[in-house]
Amino acid sequence: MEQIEDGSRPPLVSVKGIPLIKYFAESIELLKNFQVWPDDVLISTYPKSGTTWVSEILDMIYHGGDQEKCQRAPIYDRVPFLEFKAPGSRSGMETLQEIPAPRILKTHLPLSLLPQALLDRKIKIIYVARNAKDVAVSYFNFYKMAKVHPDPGTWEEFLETFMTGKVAYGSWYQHVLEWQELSKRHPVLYLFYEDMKKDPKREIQKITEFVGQSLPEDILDRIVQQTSFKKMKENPMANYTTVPNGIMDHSISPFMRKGTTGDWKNTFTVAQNERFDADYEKKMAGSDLHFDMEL
Ligand code: PPS
Repeated sequence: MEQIEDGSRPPLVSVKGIPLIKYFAESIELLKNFQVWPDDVLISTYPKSGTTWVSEILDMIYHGGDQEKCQRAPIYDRVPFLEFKAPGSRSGMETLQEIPAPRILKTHLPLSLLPQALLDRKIKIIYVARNAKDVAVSYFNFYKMAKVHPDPGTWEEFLETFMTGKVAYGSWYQHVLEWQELSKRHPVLYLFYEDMKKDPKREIQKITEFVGQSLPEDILDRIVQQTSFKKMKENPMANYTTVPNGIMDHSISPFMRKGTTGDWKNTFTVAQNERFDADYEKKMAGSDLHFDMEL
């Protein structure tokens, strides 16, 4: 099998104006033929916003909180990542061929690149948004450890790249806004990472109802416990340590890094924070989206 060399880090490729990881860009054309099933549920997020957390939660809901069943495979095999493609690894589309209904799917694509069939067939979508500052810090650390990304440069440089939407998947601002807009005409459960931190049981209950299920209290409590950051960090089927080292190097930064709200304060300087806030106000002007920056 072809293996990614350490430091290969290909430059991003623009697809319809959206910068994408080179290998993922190659999937976009193939995704147009994607066959949707009526009971598919799509988890959509801007990167680093709680995708893995919600994926594990939903898989547990579908399996009635049965831990053993949720240990059957790594998260990326239980929840295929639609646009994923990397040398030496099975693509998201290939993984998709092997899982039974009801399928849980993952994407980070902006609406302009999403397979139209998902929208036409009114597939249920769970969108998770996380505050931009924690996303930027998490993304910086992820760029360093996940070598399908270009080199992030310094934090100062990366923050600029993030603010100008030149990171993989483009602008955070546009992403959170356009998916919120979609929720007005499509079945989208729009969740916030910070709400999940504050009251995981309430948010898990919302997800359960959204997918048309109901679970007894004790099972909900078990899911809360099993999907805590601590548990998922220790769980090789959820923490991405099964990914080859050439693709994700956890010695640089673990995938399950901190799992908190407000960690950005340890990275942003006062000047960076002021500049970010001023720019944020302009980009989010007119929006009613509110994010907790700390808890
Ligand atoms: S990815 O690569 O875009 O799919 O990453 P994603 O899963 O969206 O986001 C990774 C961040 O989510 C944190 N995480 C969690 N936080 C709280 N509880 C649980 N259970 C949990 N699981 C993952 C993970 O640690 C990343 O955030 P940071 O801030 O880097 O720690």
